[in-house]
Amino acid sequence: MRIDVLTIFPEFFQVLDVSLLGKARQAALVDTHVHDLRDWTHDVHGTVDDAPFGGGAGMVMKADVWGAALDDVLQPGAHLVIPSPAGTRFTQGQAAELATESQLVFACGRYEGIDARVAQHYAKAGFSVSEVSLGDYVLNGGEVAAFAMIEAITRLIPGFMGNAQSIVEESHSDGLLEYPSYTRPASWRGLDVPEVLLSGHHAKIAQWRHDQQLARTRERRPDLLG
Ligand code: 6GU
Repeated sequence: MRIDVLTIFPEFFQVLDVSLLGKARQAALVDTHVHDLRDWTHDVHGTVDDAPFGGGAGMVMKADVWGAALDDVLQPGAHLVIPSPAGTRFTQGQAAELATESQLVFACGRYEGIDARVAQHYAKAGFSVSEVSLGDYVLNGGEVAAFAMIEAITRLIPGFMGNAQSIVEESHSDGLLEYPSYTRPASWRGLDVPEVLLSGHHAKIAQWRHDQQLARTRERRPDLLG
């Protein structure tokens, strides 16, 4: 998979080289390219934004600058991802879908977002375009959100994780939160590991874990149970 990131803060993505993502890069599973949006400006100030039509607070990122950049970076069949607090909610299911794409292009907007015609234009031109939000809170820009999405997506690329079972068992892959985990010592500061986990009885352990998943989800995320 090829991943391109367009941002006015390319330094932010230096962290892509470390952590788990660095491993995927070394294994040649992902080929990441970070671009400075200002490379596509033509004025001496490198202007990327302007005042909103209709008035109001903040600045809007200019369609002409984004258009020039995306025309250069989008390859045929690319999926354009625009992080935005006004987008649809990013989920584990969407991460799994995006993990199968040949090219993902993240357009990181700042300020009050990107001129709405940019998403419109590339959808009309035949690209898949997703405006996605991490959750119901506001970040300063799309960079942190893009980074989180890139991590969620790339770890699902086949061959990325050492232990495929740990992906199957983790939170959200079955619509439930993960069960609690423990390791030695069996007793710590007066707190004992649930006895069933020490029993060696695999069916009972599986049943206990499933019950814990349901109880946790009911308590912490009842919205997931519908
Ligand atoms: Cl994707 N962008 C911004 N700016 N804020 C957010 C977000 C995205 N998701 C949650 N908050």
